[in-house]
Amino acid sequence: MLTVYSNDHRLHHGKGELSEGELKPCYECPERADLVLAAVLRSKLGDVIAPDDFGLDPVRRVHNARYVEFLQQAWDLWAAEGRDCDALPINWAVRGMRQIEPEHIDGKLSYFSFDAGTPITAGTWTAVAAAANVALTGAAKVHGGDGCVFALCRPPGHHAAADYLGGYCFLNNAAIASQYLLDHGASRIAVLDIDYHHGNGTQSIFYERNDVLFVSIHGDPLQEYPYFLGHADERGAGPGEGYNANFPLRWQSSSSEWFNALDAGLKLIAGYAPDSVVISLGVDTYIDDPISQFRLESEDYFRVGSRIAGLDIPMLFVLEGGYAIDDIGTNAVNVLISAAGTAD
Ligand code: SP5
Ligand code: ZN
Repeated sequence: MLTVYSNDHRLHHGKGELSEGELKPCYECPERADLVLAAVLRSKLGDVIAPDDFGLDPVRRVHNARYVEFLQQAWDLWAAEGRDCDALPINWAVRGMRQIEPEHIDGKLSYFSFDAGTPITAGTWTAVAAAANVALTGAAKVHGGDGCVFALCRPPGHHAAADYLGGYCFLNNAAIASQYLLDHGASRIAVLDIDYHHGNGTQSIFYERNDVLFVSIHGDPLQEYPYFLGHADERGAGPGEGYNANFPLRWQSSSSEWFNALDAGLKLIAGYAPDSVVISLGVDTYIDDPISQFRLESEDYFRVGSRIAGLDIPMLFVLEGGYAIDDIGTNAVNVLISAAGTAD
């Protein structure tokens, strides 16, 4: 199984995120991707290739053009204020307020985001663009006939919507890859999001469409970030009605409850008969994850891969979250090894 990877992810290295009332060291750090790559190499999963440059057109198929421009300019506007610390927003437009893009960078950061956990640094745009190219290269390989590809993306993407960032995400790598497959001959794509957190960005991008089935298993938004999307009654809208399926699970749900949800999600996907499945692969469902409350163990991830491979359709794995640094490589590679072993 092919892995796509770029060293450019290291250029995004935030200092801190606002958490529990303090600026805490970013959980989403460069070591994550370095350790997943090390595990890929150690496990002899297959070749590792660098991404091709697809330019921004395939990115703009998913994201608002003005938002993409903002991401490119944000650091320079911030630095022009004489600041050399990371850029973070501090307030948002809630009920009854106006959605007008402000002129000042502080206002723009608020307008284009939904949390204070996603710092922008000098190298963020380069890393973010590279991650999108990693996902696009993976999608192109799947389009070219590969049955199982791993896009080792960092920063992650599934919290990023068409025009806002958050949850450590800037561009939605899985959505960009899905749209690429649709633009190159696929008629239906399923996105299976198994990150611990609800993929609010991916859901919102495809919510009114029936050419992407979005299925997500995640911490119940009544208890867990991102709090304001991911309930079971969100089933899609307009032509997209019936093409969104959420499986929220309570904190401390057992592995068997989680696998029951996976089986139900896979059944929906099989019924949809997609051309390919894009898996938003977060391993923050792990029992030792520092910010999450599920209980999967390293051995469980083998079963995740073989269950997904049971769909017997082309698979593109896109890396999302996972913050238990010591085990992130093992956990991710356990999924991939068993998916590849079952598929090839
Ligand atoms: C891609 C992804 O997994 N993004 C997750 C973003 C979560 N951000 C909010 C984290 C809140 C952390 N609360 C920590 C409690 C630990 N005691
Ligand atoms: Zn997550």
